[in-house]
Amino acid sequence: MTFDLVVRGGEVVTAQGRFMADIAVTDGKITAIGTGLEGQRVLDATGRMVMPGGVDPHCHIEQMSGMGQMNADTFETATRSAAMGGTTSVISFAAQHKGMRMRDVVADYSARAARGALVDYAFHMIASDVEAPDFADDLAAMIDAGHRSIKLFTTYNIAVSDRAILDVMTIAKARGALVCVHAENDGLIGWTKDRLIVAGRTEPAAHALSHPRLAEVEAVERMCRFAEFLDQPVMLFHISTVEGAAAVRAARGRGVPVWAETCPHYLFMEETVLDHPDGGKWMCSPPQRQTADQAALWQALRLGDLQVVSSDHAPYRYDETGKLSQGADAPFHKISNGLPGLEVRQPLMFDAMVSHGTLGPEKFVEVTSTAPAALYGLENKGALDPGKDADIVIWDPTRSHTYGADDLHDNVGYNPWDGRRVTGWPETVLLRGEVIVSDGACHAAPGSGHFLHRARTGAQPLGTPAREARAVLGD
Ligand code: DUC
Ligand code: ZN
Ligand code: ZN
Ligand code: ZN
Repeated sequence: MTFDLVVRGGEVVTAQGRFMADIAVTDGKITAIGTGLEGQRVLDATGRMVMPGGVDPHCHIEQMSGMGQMNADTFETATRSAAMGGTTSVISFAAQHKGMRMRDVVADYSARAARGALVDYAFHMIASDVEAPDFADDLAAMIDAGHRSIKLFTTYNIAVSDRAILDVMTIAKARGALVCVHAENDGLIGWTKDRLIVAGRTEPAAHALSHPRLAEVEAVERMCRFAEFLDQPVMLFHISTVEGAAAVRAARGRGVPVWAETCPHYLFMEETVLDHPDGGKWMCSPPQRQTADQAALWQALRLGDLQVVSSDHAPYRYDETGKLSQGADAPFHKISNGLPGLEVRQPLMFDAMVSHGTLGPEKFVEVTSTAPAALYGLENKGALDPGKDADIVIWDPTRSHTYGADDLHDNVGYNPWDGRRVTGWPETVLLRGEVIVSDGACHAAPGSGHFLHRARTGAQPLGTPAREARAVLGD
């Protein structure tokens, strides 16, 4: 039998193990894994590692920030940069702002992604106004339409109250949706920030102080308790501290259905990156932390307390259209938060986990592809099994690259990883059996990405709600 395409002679790496094999592709799907497979087209993977395409489940694309600033990236530029970095599926956000109908928000983001995206995509719905017209009905209808995750903030001007969080979790529970939370205590952040400003501490480094580590652990613990109360699956975004990881671990130990992620900038950067005249380039929330936190995050990945590494790609140019819109000397609290990460997430993690051996290649595949696909319900993604989409990355494990000042394919204009050397490079990238990246170029057309309908997530309730919750939920 001759297949459409065969990726031949590479070391196939899955979350479960690795072995030498060929992978056959027919009609965009993986159809066989074995040796001696024949294809009309053959991609030679000798000396290469063959892995599933990256799944980046947390990235901000063509989105308005809490400060009212538009991201630098469009769906086209963001997803081109994702593809160049070995990522073939993204979950970005459909962000509701005050008064907006969720149905309209989703329609707007869907139309823009359908025109621009060149990798496959889904949305988390950001709910920020539960008083908006038809909020509950719209949210339920959008979940049923396959948008099976919701994102909530406990801080910033799109924060929702504890009571609203419980309302949204109740809707999510009834329809089988995952609730993701940016969990930091708003009062602790606001109190500290205002006092820093009064004291004249407005330099970029003060940003780190303005996000006390206790703000993370307090809100993470509270969200874990809400998840426990309702037995509602919750994903804690961007855990950055020892204590935050420990809170997730403790909740999971109690049998609470919570999961959590971290990001490369917490694993590889410390808060000293902000100690620079242009520290705003590295400013994100939560901020980078300390060496002990990095060690704890790695340990939490090892133990499975954290399951996912996402980029939290949040692109703003370092100029007057972006981070410097309030002036070159703007105080830290007037600088938009976020780093570009879609293109660098996979090479940074490959370098650490595969090339330097931290946790190893199988775990790399697990935390950057298999686990996010399974948890978020991307049923055809994240694995090299027959029947799955042929989203395949051929890595050259020997090729090194030193990042430059502006060498990414997004629209951000700077690279926060300038000067960092990585070993291991995503040479060839296939999306549904099509070669979308080869020879250092992306060949995919804007609009060729597919929307990923999610019928069910892998993040399921584990036990029963608290007695008081059962009494009012009626089950
Ligand atoms: N923090 C977030 O929570 N989202 C976007 C960027 C950032 O730094
Ligand atoms: Zn966040
Ligand atoms: Zn984010
Ligand atoms: Zn290295």
